[in-house]
Amino acid sequence: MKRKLQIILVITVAALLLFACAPAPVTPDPSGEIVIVQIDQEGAMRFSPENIVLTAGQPVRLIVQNQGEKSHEFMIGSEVAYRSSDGAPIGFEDDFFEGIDVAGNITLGQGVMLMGIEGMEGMDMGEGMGEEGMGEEGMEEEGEEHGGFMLMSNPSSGTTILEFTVPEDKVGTWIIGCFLDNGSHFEDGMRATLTVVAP
Ligand SMILES: [Cu+2]
Repeated sequence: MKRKLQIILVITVAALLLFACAPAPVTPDPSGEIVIVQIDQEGAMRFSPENIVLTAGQPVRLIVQNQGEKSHEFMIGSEVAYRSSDGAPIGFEDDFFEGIDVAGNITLGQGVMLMGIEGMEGMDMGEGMGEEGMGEEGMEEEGEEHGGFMLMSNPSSGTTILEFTVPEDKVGTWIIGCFLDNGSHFEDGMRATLTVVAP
């Protein structure tokens, strides 16, 4: 009997620990708005929040801000793609934004480059988008490159706003990631979970 109690206690403690470690899911406010921040202070590469839940069929307004000291990417997809030569993570096999009508509803921040949307690729060349930001950290290497939707923002670039409605066929778990510096941002924790739930 005593042993049974011990087992129950161990399981309870383990469950509590697991619960405490998982970042709490964040949902958009009642107007559909959710702010996603890119952070890199003191080596802490991450997105905040790290766990986002969207509901299919509901209009959402993603507000993306680079509050770090480095350039960062914003991509959403599933199935991380790795470069064949060195195994570095370089993007996603499946692009979340494929099939999502977002093109006409993007407000780019200053110095933010948009890629992966046909007929809309370009950048708002704001101040501070020098050679430095896009050069060495560039996204192409030996024929393998990012596919799909991507925002590339320099430090202190403005706010980028993406407005869209998540289609029901996107229900599932997705990853938000930055693959700069040869995938090291992603490996250092610059990733977040995006879960799309059915209405
Ligand atoms: Cu990054």
